[in-house]
Amino acid sequence: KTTLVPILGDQLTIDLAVLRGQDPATTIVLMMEVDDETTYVRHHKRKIAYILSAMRHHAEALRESGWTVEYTTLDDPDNAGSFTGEIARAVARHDPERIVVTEGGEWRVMAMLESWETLFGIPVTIRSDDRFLASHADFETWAAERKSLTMEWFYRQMRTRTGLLMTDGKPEGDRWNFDKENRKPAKNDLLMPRPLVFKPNAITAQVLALVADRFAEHPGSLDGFDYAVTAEDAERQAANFFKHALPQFGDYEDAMLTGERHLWHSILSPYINSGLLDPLDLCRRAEAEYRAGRAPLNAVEGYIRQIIGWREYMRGIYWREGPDYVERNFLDHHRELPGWYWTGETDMHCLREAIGQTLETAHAHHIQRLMVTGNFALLIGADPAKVHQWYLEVYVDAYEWVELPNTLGMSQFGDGGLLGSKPYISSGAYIDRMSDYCGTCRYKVKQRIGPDACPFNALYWDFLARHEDKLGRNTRLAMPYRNWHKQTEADRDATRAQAAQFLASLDASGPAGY
Ligand code: FAD
Ligand code: DLZ
Ligand code: SF4
Repeated sequence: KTTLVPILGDQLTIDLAVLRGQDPATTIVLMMEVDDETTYVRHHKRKIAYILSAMRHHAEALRESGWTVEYTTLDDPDNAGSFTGEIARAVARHDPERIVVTEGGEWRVMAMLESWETLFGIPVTIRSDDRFLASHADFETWAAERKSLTMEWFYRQMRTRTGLLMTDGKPEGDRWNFDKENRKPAKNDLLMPRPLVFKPNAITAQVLALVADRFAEHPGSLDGFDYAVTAEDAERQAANFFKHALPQFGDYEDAMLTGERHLWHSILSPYINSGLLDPLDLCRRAEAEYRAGRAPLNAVEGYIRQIIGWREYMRGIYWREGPDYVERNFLDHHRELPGWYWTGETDMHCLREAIGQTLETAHAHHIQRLMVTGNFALLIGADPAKVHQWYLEVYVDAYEWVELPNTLGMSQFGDGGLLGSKPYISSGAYIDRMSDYCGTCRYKVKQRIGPDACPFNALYWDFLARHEDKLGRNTRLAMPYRNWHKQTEADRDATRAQAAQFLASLDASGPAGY
């Protein structure tokens, strides 16, 4: 009797826990390209192409390791269109004794997996995903013991548990966090590190044609597709990052530059999230770079914190907060995102850069996501569920468990401050300090009023004024509120009128792009 092992599109790890201990002679691995997954939001074309090509390559790698893999392509005329439909067909073909599957990465998929036992009348084992360091139970235990779920405390526990950058039970350098040193603006530099590019092979070329044909209406471009689609190439990209970019990763973590899409970032998130790279292994290798004197502590600590801190913590929050987390809207925001979030056609230079590169590459780095597109959406009062949908669509690394808490929680303050003590908002001044965008923008970053004023400025103050009932007592906002109230009434009225005029022009600019 056979065991059926479905492997989903973000479970592309060669020694995935569900395969350990299985007998290749009696195990059928099932991989499924299905319409349900490719269309539950309008994913960026490049994201779909990356996932499908990585899945096809992974099926080959599993076969080479001795597994029997059955693979349904999207254009298979018998394709049932959903995970459950494809499992039903496989159950009919093989009459398996049991199904063993790794837990899914979102509530929607988990509900599907949980329905299978009743639906098919055979035992279904859902194994926890041990590619994460903290299990759901670990996170619950940690969270149950505290009043506030500050990430920093979680991170310290993860450092202690893994021993990463720890010496004799103490954090390396006697500090847990070197973030203060990681806020330098960058200058255009010919020696800037470059990520490797991977030319599409025959398998990827086939996928690109399929995606161009079937998903023409989805946002984004396929031109110049250069993502790695195998564990080996993802590994090459990782080695390139450690060698050339990690040493300055910390210094320039928050910097933004016109035309520079990657700066000193790793661009490894798609590979980590779909399973081609192992997060703990990457952290150990980053630590080794520090121990060998090839990368400074602020860079390596910063990199490790993003992975064993933020990444794990976001997952913990997603599963802890439940399936209705997506509906939270603390600030009662209901505006549509402007249609140009799907075209990049705006004369605000910072947004044009961030959205333009997103539509081209399906990637943008953290500060672009948080302080440009996220900041703007929050300041205009965009509906957090709509903002969430946009981020889930357009980023190659976006799966709900990581994207939702980052977007709705961290970026849009939709949960009222579960993840951060204040909303991530800024006027144009922050963007000007961290980038070279403003110098060539049609707007004047130092102006608040008038046709040439940077829209972020009036919107920032208007946001604070609009939400004083909810945010006015937030101690971390005491200074901006004091500054607001120090202004003359006439100045405040002019600022609010400027913001109102801008918002009215946005609303008049046409429907959202979906
Ligand atoms: P680097 O800057 O090189 O960072 C190293 C690694 O740390 C990343 O590869 C990633 O695995 C991890 N990491 C860093 N920050 C975070 C974070 N906040 N949460 C989780 N992991 C983190 N990341 C996703 O993986 N998927 C998403 O869908 C996603 N959506 C986001 C939405 C918003 C609104 C914001 C503000 C951030 C989002 N992030 C998301 C986090 C972060 O922007 C990306 O992980 C990062 O830009 C990926 O690029 P990189 O690999 O070059 O990262
Ligand atoms: C995101 C995605 C897409 C676009 N397509 C597929 C697919 O055709 N087959 C598949 O197995 N997985 C796909 N995925 C990833 C799944 O949606 C992912 O498994 C869930 O987001 C949750 O884990
Ligand atoms: Fe963005 Fe304002 Fe700077 Fe223009 S001036 S790039 S809109 S922050």
